[in-house]
Amino acid sequence: MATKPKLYYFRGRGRMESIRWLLAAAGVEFEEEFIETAEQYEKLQKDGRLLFGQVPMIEIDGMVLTQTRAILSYLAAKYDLYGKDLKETVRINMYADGTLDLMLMIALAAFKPPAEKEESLAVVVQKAQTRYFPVFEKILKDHGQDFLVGNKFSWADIQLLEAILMVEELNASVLSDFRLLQALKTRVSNLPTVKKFLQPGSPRKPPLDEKSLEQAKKIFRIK
Ligand code: GSN
Repeated sequence: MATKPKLYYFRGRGRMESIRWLLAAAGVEFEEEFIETAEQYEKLQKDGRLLFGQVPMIEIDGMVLTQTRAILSYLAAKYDLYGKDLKETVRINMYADGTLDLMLMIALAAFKPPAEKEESLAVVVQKAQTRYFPVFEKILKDHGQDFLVGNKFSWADIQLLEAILMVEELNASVLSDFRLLQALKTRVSNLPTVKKFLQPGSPRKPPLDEKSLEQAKKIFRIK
């Protein structure tokens, strides 16, 4: 039997969370090794297993992979969540890259000084409402289908759900003007694998609290 993919990251969302979401949506069980200290992280770097000295890193199919987007696109292709042809795949890439940009803004805001953090998060909510969500609402309206690309569940849909839930943690009513996104959220949340991931006790990680933030700063030596 094939071994489970193994994920190496700190015990938080960060850049690894979309990888966890994609594996979970594909119904793939995985193991996690949590980096808890700067020394543990340095050892991984010294062992030469991190291509550019960075995580996320995952072991899968006899390979050691880094670079979040490369990992996500490998998983999307492997688990048939990447469209039926190159034209669908490039659309999935565009949509996924957009939601990754949005989520990275949220992740990076956590590391800002307290005085700037609130304002940064307000900008993220505003950008979600004026730049990102209208685009996805229009895509769904224009083609009238159940999923973003090819009327079939893909990486683009699962990552959009992840992004929607993150922005809703900042502003619970953020989807109120986006009727089709509300329907997509319900549809994707009810897929059996996704439903399972949304339940307590799954490998899904909570938003970064102060303690985890301090730990991440120590591990990655962020001033
Ligand atoms: O997307 C990627 O995986 C890379 N382009 C960036 C990975 C990255 O910045 N990783 C951070 C960990 S916290 N990020 O989510 C990292 O390893 N920082 C320490 C360093 O020396 O860069």
